[in-house]
Amino acid sequence: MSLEAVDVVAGILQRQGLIYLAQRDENRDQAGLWELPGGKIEAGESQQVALCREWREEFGVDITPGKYIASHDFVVSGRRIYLHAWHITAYRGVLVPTCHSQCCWITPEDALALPLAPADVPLIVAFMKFT
Ligand code: 9L3
Ligand code: MG
Repeated sequence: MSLEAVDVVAGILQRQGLIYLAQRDENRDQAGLWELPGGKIEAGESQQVALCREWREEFGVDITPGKYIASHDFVVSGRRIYLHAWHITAYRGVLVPTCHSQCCWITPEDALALPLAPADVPLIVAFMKFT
């Protein structure tokens, strides 16, 4: 039996050497784990369009997607998630988290010491090589 496949996009926003991470809220899967913000790609959306929509929904900002960084897949709750990371080169507005328990700016090195969503670890490592 093959697992249901879900495509998810995540954004890496860096400012003065720090990346923006968010902690998943208690009532969601992977609760309490830190992630590169993003979410599920909806039918008909490109990865960049989905990334823009997710950041507008979750933080109220309009982002500019930059280069594609890497993808990683993992299995959670009986589904295979394909997580695709993109660089975010700019944003307009004020970052106001609407669905995470907290957010932080952190160096990629320190981020690796947080309880991260497992699929985000290789993506942050890829970003460290990318920059
Ligand atoms: N997920 C993992 N790491 C991430 C993101 C954005 C998402 N950086 C996982 C959490 C959920 C699934 O992907 O299992 C769907 O994400 P969402 O739509 O609940 O944000
Ligand atoms: Mg999300």
